[in-house]
Parts: sequence; C-alpha cells; structure tokens
Amino acid sequence: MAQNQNIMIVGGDGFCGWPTALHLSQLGHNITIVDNLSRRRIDEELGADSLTPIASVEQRLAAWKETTGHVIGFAKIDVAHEYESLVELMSMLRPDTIIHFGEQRAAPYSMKSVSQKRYTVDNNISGTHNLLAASVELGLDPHFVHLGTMGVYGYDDDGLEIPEGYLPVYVPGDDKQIMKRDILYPTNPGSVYHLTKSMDQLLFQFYAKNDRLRITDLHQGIVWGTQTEETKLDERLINRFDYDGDYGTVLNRFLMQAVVGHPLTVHGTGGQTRAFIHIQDTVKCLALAVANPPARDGKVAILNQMTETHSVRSLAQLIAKTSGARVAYVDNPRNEAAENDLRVSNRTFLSLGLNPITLAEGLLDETQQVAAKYARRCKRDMIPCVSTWTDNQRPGLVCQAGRAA
Ligand code: NAD
Ligand code: USQ
Repeated sequence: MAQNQNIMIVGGDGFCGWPTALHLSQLGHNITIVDNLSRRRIDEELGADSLTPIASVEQRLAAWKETTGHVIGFAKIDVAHEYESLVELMSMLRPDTIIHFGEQRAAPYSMKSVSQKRYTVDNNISGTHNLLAASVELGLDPHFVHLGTMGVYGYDDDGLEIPEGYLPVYVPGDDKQIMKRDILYPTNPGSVYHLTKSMDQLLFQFYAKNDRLRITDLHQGIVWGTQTEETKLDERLINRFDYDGDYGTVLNRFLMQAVVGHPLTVHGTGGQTRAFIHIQDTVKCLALAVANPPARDGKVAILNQMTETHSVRSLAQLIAKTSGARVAYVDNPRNEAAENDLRVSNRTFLSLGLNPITLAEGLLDETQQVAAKYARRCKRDMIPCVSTWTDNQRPGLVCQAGRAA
C-alpha cells in the first residue's frame, strides 16, 4: 500500500472526523473531506452548540494550510441523497481509502421521535450503501474503513469477553462431528442509532463477499476528550465538545458539568459499564487501520477500538472526588440494563502498536481545562437528557428530577 494515500473522509467535519483528517494530513496523506454539515444543522435544530467555538469549514481548512502548509480538500455532499455528485467526486478522486464517519451518531437523538428515527435509518443506511455501491459501480478498489460501535454487541453481561466481531460456534453435524463456524457476533442494539450500525454490518458482509471489497469495521467505544496534537496547533482548528443531552457523551458531560457547577447526571444506579477511548487514540487507531488494510478474503475485518472499560457510577465518583461536584442519581431516560459487566478484546490494535491513553494519565485535567475556558458558552438548559426511549418514560425533563448522593 502506497505510503501517501489518496483518502476520502466522509464526515470529516465532525468530532472524530476532523482530528482524524488533520492527523492523516500531517502524516502526508492527500485528504479530501466529504460532509453535508448536517451535524451543524442539527445543533441549530436543537438550539445547542459545541462548548468550544468551532470555526466554519472554510476557516478550519485555511487555518490548517496557514499553520502546516498542508492542503485538505472539501466537498459538501450528502452521501445518503446526492448519489450522482458522490459518483462524480469519487471518479475524480479515485481514493485508495475511504473512511466513513458520516452518520447520525447520537442514540438519544435517534430515539427523540419518529421523525428522528426515520432520519437516522434513512441517513445512515443509505449513506453507507451509496458509498459501497459507488465504489463497485466505478470499478474502484478502495480500502473501506467504517466507524462502527461497541453498542452493536449489546450489554447483556453474559460473562463472555467480547471478541472482535466474530463468535466461534460449534455445531454438531449429521455424523456427530462437531463443526466450527465463525459467525458475526449476534447484534443486540440498544437504540435506533445502534440498530443502524448493526444493519451496516450486513451491508459490509455482502459487499466483502460479493464484490471482494476490503472492509475494516471499527467497533469503537465512547470517545472522550476534545483536543489532539493537531487541533491544538491553532485556536481555529479546535475540535467540537458536545455536552447537550442528546449529543454529549457521558464522560465529557461529567467533566463539563463539574466545571459549570451542575450535578453529575448519573442515569439510574450508574451501574452501566461501557468501553472508552480518548480522541487522541481514535486518530492513532485510524492511522493504524489505514496502514493495515485486510486481505481480500471475502471477510470483513472487525476491530474493537477501545482502551478501557468503566461503569458510569465509578466515573461520576472519580470526578466528584477530584472536583467536589455533587452526584445526582436521576431517572434513566433510556431502556437499558441497570447494571452490566463488560470485558472486551482489543488485541488487534494492541498488536499493531497502540499504546493506550488511560484515564489515569492526566488528560481528564486537560479536558476540564478546555471546558473551563469555554464554560461561559454553556447553555444550562441544554444539559438535561429529555429524549426518552419509550412513550411511558416521557414525563418531561427527566434529568432534572435528581436525588443528591
Ligand atoms: P459527528 O456527528 O460529530 O460527526 C459526523 C459527521 O458526519 C458530521 O460532520 C456530519 O455533518 C456528517 N454527516 C452525517 N451524515 C452525513 C451524510 N449523509 N453525508 C455527509 N456527511 C454526513 O459524530 P462523531 O462523534 O464524529 O462520530 C463519527 C462516527 O464515529 C459515527 O459514525 C459514530 O457512529 C462513530 N462513533 C462515535 C463515537 C463517539 O463517542 N463520538 C463512539 C463510537 C463510534
Ligand atoms: N449516561 C448517564 N448520564 C448522562 C449521559 C449518559 O448516566 O448524563 C449513561 C447512559 O445511560 C449510558 C452511558 O452513560 O448508559 C453511555 O451513554 P453515552 O451517551 O455516553 O453513550 P452512547 O449513547 O452509548 O453513545 C456514544 C456515542 C455513539 C457511540 C457509542 C459507543 O454517541 O456514537 O456509538 O457511544 S458505545 O457506547 O460503546 O456503543
């Protein structure tokens, strides 16, 4: 594989996509971002905004060129609906690698109402399929790298270490011989958003088998932190920091809640255990995935992209201890197990050389410093989680009915 690749990054204006684009550009790859800016539009729809003041795409790209001399291309295309424009761009770019971040990624947003459910399914499934179909139609041979989620496995706590995508099953044959098969780990999504990632997996399975596309599906845990080595280079390169009840993820929410003096909003008992990864490790994993395409063997390479697991309760307690914040155990707006254990294999990235950043390494402080710097931009009324999973959970502002601990 060429050292300097032509890489198309779909969703490259988003939280994970933007720092990945900068990192791969810094490594010498030729980057083109494709994004319809729907994430910025959804901020307007919700009345929310990134805690950090993100510059426009044009300002971001100009700042990158000014700071490093590297040029990143940009095309505003909706990959779910503007198929002809996508084909035109891809036939011109002929990408060696396509990285696909371009989906609606918030579980609470996907459960908000029927309109957001339909949007999430339509956007995510059509977008993924269009990218695969266009690659085949044009006779291209890109390495297709997709950002999936740990959530496709579900959180059933059955005691197994979650393997990387495939579950070995042993079935007695007619002659009583035991036969081994590797099947896609049975999916158990917990939201319409996670459901679309489960459905993406079948699209990949088909295109890898039928068209021999080389596909890497990265099952990523919850990303925390905000800045990377490259986004720190200039204020105009700053990454997004979502904290609102739909898009803010749990650890970043707790870190900023502590800064603005809001109780830490633990859902239920906080016994949900989840997988985490720092944004700096996300970009490193993407560089490793790009440098190590799978064999063309008809099978999707599935890698678990996470570095550690924690329960929500233990994260809240850790942050409360260091900041003095109050922990509020609030009614859970989601339909999820109150408590679960989680063990995950991340052997492939470790074997490729990932040296994980853990919570213990001081970056919690760095994230809180970023939150403190922009705390004046916080809209407190955007903090509560108001999206509920079922109608009978819909009493109003669920997160505000907190009990102090
Ligand atoms: P994000 O919402 O910040 O970024 C997604 C980007 O994709 C946005 O810029 C958006 O405008 C763009 N986009 C969406 N639909 C599009 C379309 N139809 N056409 C073109 N562009 C489109 O999300 P993120 O946090 O950067 O997540 C990126 C990917 O990583 C997602 O697929 C998500 O499922 C996955 N992921 C994220 C996390 C996390 O904690 N943030 C964890 C695991 C997996
Ligand atoms: N939670 C709280 N309090 C809060 C917010 C969340 O207790 O204020 C709890 C939730 O109930 C849940 C857990 O924290 O049990 C994680 O919630 P989250 O919003 O941090 O993460 P999630 O909805 O799972 O989604 C995020 C990203 C998604 C990605 C997923 C990875 O938004 O794109 O796919 O993390 S994973 O969780 O591994 O599937």
